[in-house]
Amino acid sequence: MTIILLTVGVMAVFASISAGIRGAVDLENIEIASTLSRDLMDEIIGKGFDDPDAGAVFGPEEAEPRVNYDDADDYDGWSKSPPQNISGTYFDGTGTTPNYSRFRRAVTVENVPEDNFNAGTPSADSTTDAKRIIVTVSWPAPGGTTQVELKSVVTEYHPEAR
Ligand SMILES: [Ca+2]
Ligand SMILES: [Ca+2]
Repeated sequence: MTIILLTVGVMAVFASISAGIRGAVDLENIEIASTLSRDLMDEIIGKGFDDPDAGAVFGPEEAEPRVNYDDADDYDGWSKSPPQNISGTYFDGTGTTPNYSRFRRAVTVENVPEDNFNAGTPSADSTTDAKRIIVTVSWPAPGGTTQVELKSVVTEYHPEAR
């Protein structure tokens, strides 16, 4: 049995942003994309490490919308454009008009070894107590697509047996 004592947000052991360098450098778009990536990452790491219900799988157990998601790997393979907040509204101030429409947000969640969060090859699904979350925000740019990638790792904490 595993008891989770820390929220995943606290356990984000490392995070890095690497802005894609394909295409023209566009500081304004990079800044917007960074904000959009952090928004989604904060949401994901605020969810549980594992689904609380029996029969959990790697990937979503719950149907969209994503407000139903309750564990980090529910977001694996998720992708949407234009960006919406968790309640399904847009970021335009009123929530009703699509904006930032050129941006697409996509998520990959994968298990990685507890002692090597940077492993090039992820572990098989559901086989480790560390999940690497990659939020990618991409937009069209001259010469190709540019993207910002935000990575975090969440781990499950195993207290010492007493
Ligand atoms: Ca779930
Ligand atoms: Ca799940």
